[in-house]
Amino acid sequence: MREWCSFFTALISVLLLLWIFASRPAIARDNTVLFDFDGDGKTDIALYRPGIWTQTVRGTSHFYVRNSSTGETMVIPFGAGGDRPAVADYDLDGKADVAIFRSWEDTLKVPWEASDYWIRYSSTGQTEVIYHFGYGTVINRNFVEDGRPELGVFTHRVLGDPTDPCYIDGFLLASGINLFQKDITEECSGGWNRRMPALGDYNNDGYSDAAIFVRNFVVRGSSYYEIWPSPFVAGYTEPPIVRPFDVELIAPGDYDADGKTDLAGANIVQGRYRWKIEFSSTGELWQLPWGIAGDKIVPGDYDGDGKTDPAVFRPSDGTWYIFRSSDWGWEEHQWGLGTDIPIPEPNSF
Ligand SMILES: [Ca+2]
Ligand SMILES: [Ca+2]
Ligand SMILES: [Ca+2]
Ligand SMILES: [Ca+2]
Repeated sequence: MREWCSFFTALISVLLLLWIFASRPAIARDNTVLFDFDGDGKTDIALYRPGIWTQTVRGTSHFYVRNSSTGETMVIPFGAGGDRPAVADYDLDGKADVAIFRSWEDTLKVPWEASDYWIRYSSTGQTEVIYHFGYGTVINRNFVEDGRPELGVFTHRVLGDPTDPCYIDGFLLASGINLFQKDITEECSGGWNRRMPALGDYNNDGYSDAAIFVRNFVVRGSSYYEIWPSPFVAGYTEPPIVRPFDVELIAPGDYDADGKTDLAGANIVQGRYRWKIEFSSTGELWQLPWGIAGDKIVPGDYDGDGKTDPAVFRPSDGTWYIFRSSDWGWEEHQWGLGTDIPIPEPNSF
């Protein structure tokens, strides 16, 4: 009798485990940066319009959001001139939260000067101001711990003699009182590379990975992605995954909806963009002419089918051009000014 009991207990445990794994969503991507303000699962066309900023005046900034569910425009006054947008879904209610990063670096040029995040949570309408240590390109998304985005920056620090400077690039994240820092490179003057964050979930574990794109300005074809797969921990010593990828502009996203971010970007060929996307599921390379020189690359899932859609914002006439992955149709929206910052543009914050 006792044997039968333990047999059934074991059987139930196995079934329970199978059920847990079967019910896990196949796609575990970090959705905190879908830029979906109305919560319908589709990226919304959205802009940040900085307020005026002079020595004596800081005018109010505005977020403009076109709800994909209704087509209505929301105008949200938030932040001021000099602030940068920092949109993400911080309270995990499925809706993007308006937020800005007020970095004093721009005025004082003092490294490691304190800065503040101002976040208005969509679930409560309350605004929270959070002190933040560090400055640089805003990279807020989910890197560690629970699903909430960490507050983070990609830092570029000067070392030593300013006339013969060396630079350190790295990631700096804050999760509550915990700080995570990861320096990724040190380079002295004479380098021909420019490093920029190329964030995504390349291994499909639900966390964004520390990843950059290294663009070589001198030797054509020698640019590459460099990825340190999550988990993001201090003192991570594994060498990065290096993936040569010849593009001038980056557009990482999940274009084949397998949960893994795909290497993607565009080259400028005779004044037009030629997108290159390497599907992580098959390794196949997809090329697509989409956009012209000067356009801002704004990939997102605008039709909500789980696949990233190639898209551009054209500052010269304020028009969005979106190539829908669901039916390979396209749409055009004249919406915004040339000086606006499109929210879905990588590294625009
Ligand atoms: Ca939406
Ligand atoms: Ca939210
Ligand atoms: Ca993929
Ligand atoms: Ca899509």
